[in-house]
Amino acid sequence: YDGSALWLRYVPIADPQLLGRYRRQISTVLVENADRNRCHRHTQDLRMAPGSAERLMDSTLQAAREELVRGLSGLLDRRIPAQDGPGHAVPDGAVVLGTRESSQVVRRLVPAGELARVGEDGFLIRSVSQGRRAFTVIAGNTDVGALYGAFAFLRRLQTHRPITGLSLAESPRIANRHLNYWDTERLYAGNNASGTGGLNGENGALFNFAATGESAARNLPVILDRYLVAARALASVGITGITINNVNADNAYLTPEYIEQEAALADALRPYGIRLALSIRYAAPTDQRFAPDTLTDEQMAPVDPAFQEWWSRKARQIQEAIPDFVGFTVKANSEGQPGPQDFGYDHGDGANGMATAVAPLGLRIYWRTFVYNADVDRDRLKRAYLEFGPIDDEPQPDGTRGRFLDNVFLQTKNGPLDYQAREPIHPMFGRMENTNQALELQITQEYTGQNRMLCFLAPMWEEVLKTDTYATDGDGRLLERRLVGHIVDGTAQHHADTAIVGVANLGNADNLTGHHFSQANLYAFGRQAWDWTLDSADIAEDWVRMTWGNGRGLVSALVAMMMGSWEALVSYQTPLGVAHQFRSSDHYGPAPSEVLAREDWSPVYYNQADATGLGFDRSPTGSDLTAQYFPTLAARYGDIDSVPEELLMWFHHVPWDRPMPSGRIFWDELVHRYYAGVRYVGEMRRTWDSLESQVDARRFAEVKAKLALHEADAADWRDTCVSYWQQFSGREIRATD
Ligand code: BDP
Repeated sequence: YDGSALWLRYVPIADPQLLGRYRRQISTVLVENADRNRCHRHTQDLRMAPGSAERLMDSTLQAAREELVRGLSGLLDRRIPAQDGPGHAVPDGAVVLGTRESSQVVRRLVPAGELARVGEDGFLIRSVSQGRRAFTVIAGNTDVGALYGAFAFLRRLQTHRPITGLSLAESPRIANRHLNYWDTERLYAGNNASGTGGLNGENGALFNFAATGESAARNLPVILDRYLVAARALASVGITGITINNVNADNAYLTPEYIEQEAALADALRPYGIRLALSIRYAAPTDQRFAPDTLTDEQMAPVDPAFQEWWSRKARQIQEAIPDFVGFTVKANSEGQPGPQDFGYDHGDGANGMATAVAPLGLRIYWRTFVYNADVDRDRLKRAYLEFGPIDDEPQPDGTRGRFLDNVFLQTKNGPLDYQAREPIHPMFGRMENTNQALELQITQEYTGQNRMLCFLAPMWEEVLKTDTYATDGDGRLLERRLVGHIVDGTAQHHADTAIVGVANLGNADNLTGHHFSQANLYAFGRQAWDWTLDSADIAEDWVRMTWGNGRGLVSALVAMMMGSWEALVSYQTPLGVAHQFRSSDHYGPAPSEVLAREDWSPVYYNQADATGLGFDRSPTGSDLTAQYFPTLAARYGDIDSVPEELLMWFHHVPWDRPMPSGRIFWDELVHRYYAGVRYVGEMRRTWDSLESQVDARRFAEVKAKLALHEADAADWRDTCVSYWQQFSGREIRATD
């Protein structure tokens, strides 16, 4: 098995008793009216790859029906048929799915009020008994909600949970659960199955826009099986949209030839509830390839009607081809990308200019806040809040505060630097109470081992989402709900529109993510986007059961191994809060001594190693980044005695001899962390070896090969960093157990 089905494998239930029970409980799938509401747009042009066993879905209810049939037939190892209507009575063992609108059964059995409570994307799953007949009803307010219910029901069987006596209600906490897909960058999942090389540069994008031959001539992508596997997998965890191109955007995506291809892709993903968005380059209107429809620099003022009309025309053109188009993701005045500041305006003007243009079309602008500059007051990390904070605070003519329009999301990375394996939360969370904010997490493992290292990121995201911002209201009183998750889900500061964004890791590798265990990160992102309060160990367990099997020893061993993998990576790469020690060429290996053209790209700038100690002073005696946090956090981070040990060097330059909680001095503790991290990888390798009899041969061998590289690369991190630090500390390396 090559991993290409992700977690939707549906292999037969191995436990004979459980299989017998499930077989008695399930006989048929009943989805009324699935075949109406077909969407004909473009579908006649879409072709499956030759030999494909998949069939293209036209409607969401068809997709749900097909998934239930496929999933239940696979799991129960017998054909489970589908039927359209109940006839007189719902058959014993039926799995009924629909909305009150599509299904008589749902209408009869699920009161409107109860269903309404789960909202647009939510669902109910109920076990119903009528006389001697028992069956299951899966109901949503929308077809997509019902589809999510189908996946939730299947998950119960995949993870061996009971499917009788059910009365479940679920709905997502965050409305827009969106992926960004950097098709030309940072994909570590391309071109080969095991990806033993595959560091940056060997990328193979999932969606094949640069298609050659017949499809290019027809300007349509061939819809490959793996697009639909990805779509089903994303739907199974409730992803609602995807920005399909890199944030360093290519204007080609706005040309008619590309829009037609995008429309074909949108049609293929639509049944699964996944809507398309595009990254744009802010200065696109000046690109001569759109001539004669181009703007001069003078017309690029975001308040200029010409600017707004250009974006409105472009958006309409896209919307005609993609009726449910989401909107635009914008990286502006960041890392060389053009932005409103090039034309004398700020981020608020730029975002609002575009937002005004597309608001009548119901579109959104996801405006990224990843802006930095080393010149800003000795610390690039302060820049985002300095630029965006005042706009959020600005009094408006109508008496309210905050200039950003309602259809703008400010899309902010979890931490103030750049996706490091551990960062403190971004100080903007909680600080931007008058602006819609989207949390951006990086699923693709740019700084967390790429496609070589096994690193389960859910515990990191859980740490972020459950961090207390200590946000206060206007009178300085602590908010009741003030974890990052509450800020993002809108309950902290009463935001109606909410979003979370993951930079995705899908590629054209056989297993879609390069490392088999990287699939877990995609899975976990979706689950946490749906419900950030979940426990990452529970998410890991579900994924392991669905992906590797339900054997008791196997599940506990893999979950334990995954749960410690992130902390281990932090330990052997950047322990105790030192950050950004990566080789600039590929962001993979260690390069603590590197000095680059820009100070704020250089590892030496981040480590500040010298004879007195190590770490970046961001306390009030240093750059005072801490002042951007709410007072409780500012005080905690600002004081070397109260800062959490994990963030020590984020905020302080730490003397080599400082006593640590372990009883060791800082230098010894630092060395200890590096060694402990590498030891953990050795343990992962031995755990994996012990599971050989329980894992299929191909995946076993591929993961085994990766773990060997992982261990060697982890040791390289340890040795390179420790020996470099030693040049400054001048102390002995005492490896401890
Ligand atoms: C950095 C990546 C770069 C991205 C940038 C961003 O190295 O490829 O373009 O983030 O988020 O971490 O814009």
